[in-house]
Amino acid sequence: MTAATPAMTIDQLKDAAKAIRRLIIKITTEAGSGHPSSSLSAVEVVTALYFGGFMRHSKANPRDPKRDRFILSKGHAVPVLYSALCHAGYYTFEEIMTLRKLGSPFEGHPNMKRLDTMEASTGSLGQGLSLGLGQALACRLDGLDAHTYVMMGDGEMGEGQVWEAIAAAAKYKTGNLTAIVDQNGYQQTGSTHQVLDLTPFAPKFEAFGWHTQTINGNSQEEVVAALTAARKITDRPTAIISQTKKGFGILPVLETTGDLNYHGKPLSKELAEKALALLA
Ligand SMILES: Cc1ncc(C[n+]2csc(CCOP(=O)(O)OP(=O)(O)O)c2C)c(N)n1
Ligand SMILES: [Mg+2]
Repeated sequence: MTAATPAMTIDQLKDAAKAIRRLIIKITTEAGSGHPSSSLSAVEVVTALYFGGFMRHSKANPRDPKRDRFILSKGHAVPVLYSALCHAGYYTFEEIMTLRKLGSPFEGHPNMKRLDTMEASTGSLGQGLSLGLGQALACRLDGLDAHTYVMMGDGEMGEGQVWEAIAAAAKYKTGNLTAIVDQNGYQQTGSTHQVLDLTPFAPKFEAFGWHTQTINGNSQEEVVAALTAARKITDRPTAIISQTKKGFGILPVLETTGDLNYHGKPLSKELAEKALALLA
């Protein structure tokens, strides 16, 4: 069991984030489908979790009961997870380049039956926090010092099941559970403000009894500080409202398309080259 072998410095995390962004662009453009913009907003959080010394995980034994868990409830953003795991040496570049190809275990949404690094099969939005709560409670019952992190989208927060899990996690004082809301301002069909605006998120979590923090989730420094603070709270669940930009890292390229949501579509080869140049 390793504590992300060893924790990277902020500068190293920023380099890792850039490398992960490059992988996201490459694998989704190769696939010709997928959700690069949804993946890019989440990069700083996922990078910090896997490389900043927060997640204890083991390449030799990915299902080690003592591991910390990360559930990507917004499963369509799984290119960020495959790319981070590739950067960590779990998978080769060639392997993750099979994203979404027939027969590949690197499916368009996480499939825990195909990959032992996936903690839950997600993609049907709204379920990940319930699954994470179950895992956190099970770890506590088993006397394991393991932390469970769950990332949700801001559009996903409109799912009623999320709020059932928020209430239950508070009731059971689940101090080994951290929810991260990737508040990137958009969901599938438009801005979350237009579709269903549940902001501000923090007071709602607080009303249920959660510890909350609201941060700039594309600032590596703020993400590391928030995860550090969250780890110190052990008597109740914690939420990090991670305010991000969808497509962060390649925004100038998305601007040229006139579509800053750019939901569920890969970059063309030409746009991908421009994006990669920005991330050089
Ligand atoms: C239950 C359910 N309803 C609808 C969808 C279709 N869908 C896929 S992504 C998405 C938008 C999600 O928005 P958000 O949670 O904000 O994630 P983002 O892509 O912005 O990171 C929707 C509605 C789904 N996957 N699951
Ligand atoms: Mg969103």
